[in-house]
Amino acid sequence: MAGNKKVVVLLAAAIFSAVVGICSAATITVGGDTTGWTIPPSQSFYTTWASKQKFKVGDSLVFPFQAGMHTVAEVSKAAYDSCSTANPLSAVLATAPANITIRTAGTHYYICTVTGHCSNGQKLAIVAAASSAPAPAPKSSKPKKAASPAPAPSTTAAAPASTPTVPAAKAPAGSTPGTAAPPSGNFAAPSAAGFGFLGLISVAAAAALLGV
Ligand SMILES: [Cu+2]
Repeated sequence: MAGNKKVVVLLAAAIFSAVVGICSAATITVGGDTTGWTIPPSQSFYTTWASKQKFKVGDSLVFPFQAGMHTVAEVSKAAYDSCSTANPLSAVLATAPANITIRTAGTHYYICTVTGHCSNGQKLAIVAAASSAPAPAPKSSKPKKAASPAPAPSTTAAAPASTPTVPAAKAPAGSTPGTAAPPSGNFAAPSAAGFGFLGLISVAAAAALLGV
């Protein structure tokens, strides 16, 4: 039962972020398709490139580079200016291509941590605008570790879903009619198999409606 609920929550979160993603989030290839993430032809290359782009919260930055040759790490402004690799703000990403989702508005700084590369211009500063999306759903865009941030979307989606679900779900479940069951009670019902599927559909529908 608990597993069922988790599946519903994950599905709702996935649909939510997918809908929001279609509306607003972009994937941006750092350096463009021809240059990508490398020691650039000029020191000002990434500054010039970034000045022609628009970045916002929820967008994904893709850093394409030759495997084993470069890395990407988000750093402070001071570290960006001095090309210091001592205290990066993020993990050092060494797998190509590296993907980074912009989480907060404001200026973000990225460097290659391979010796000499940053000082030769492999450094990027971007200014991200606030997201235009109504909900903070993009947080859970990576399903691998979506378990902890899920509670917010689940309550939103479960509330409206319970209304249309109750009559349909109660019949096969054979439980007492007329008892107004709370949303959480619905998901904990013993007739997990058939009901879980119905609940899944209605939550998905509700999530889609809310997202549009
Ligand atoms: Cu490099």
